Amino acid sequence: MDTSFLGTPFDAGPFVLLASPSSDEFQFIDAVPFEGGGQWAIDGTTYALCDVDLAAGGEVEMTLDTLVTAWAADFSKIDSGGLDLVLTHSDGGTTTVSVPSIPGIGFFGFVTSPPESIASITFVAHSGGEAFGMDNVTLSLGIPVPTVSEWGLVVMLLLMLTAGTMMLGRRRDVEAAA
Ligand SMILES: [Ca+2]
Ligand SMILES: [Ca+2]
Repeated sequence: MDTSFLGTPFDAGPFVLLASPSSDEFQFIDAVPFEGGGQWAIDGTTYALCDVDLAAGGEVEMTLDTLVTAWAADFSKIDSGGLDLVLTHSDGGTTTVSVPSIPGIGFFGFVTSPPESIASITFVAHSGGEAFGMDNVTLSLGIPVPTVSEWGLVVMLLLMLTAGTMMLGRRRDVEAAA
């Protein structure tokens, strides 16, 4: 319990989490549901608790083992500074995605279109500081699609989304049964 990824990378399996050394000490990969009075609890299981601060340069980076074209997670309490995801593409370019305010518990994800291979996601505060919970990370692996038609792409994205939703549902079932 309370395994920190502050300044030391933590390999969670499909991804590695690392909070920059200047981050707040509140960076746990296995935060318990009642941490902080339960304010960040998501589904009764352990979750990642992150605290990012723009002014201090505190940020959390998720490096993915394989390139992905779609990604999603459950979040809690994105309710103060706001959260941005900086997506680093396989060619080194970046795209910044703003996560809408999630005062309670909510789901957020993205699908790249046209498909772009994403190698890492950096969580940064939109302004000020933001502490949040994250759980049930779901991702779709990047697949080369140089020759399919536009409609083929649409079908493929829908299939990936469906697969992602099914993975999320199955994982919830497993956790509920545990
Ligand atoms: Ca969990
Ligand atoms: Ca917060």
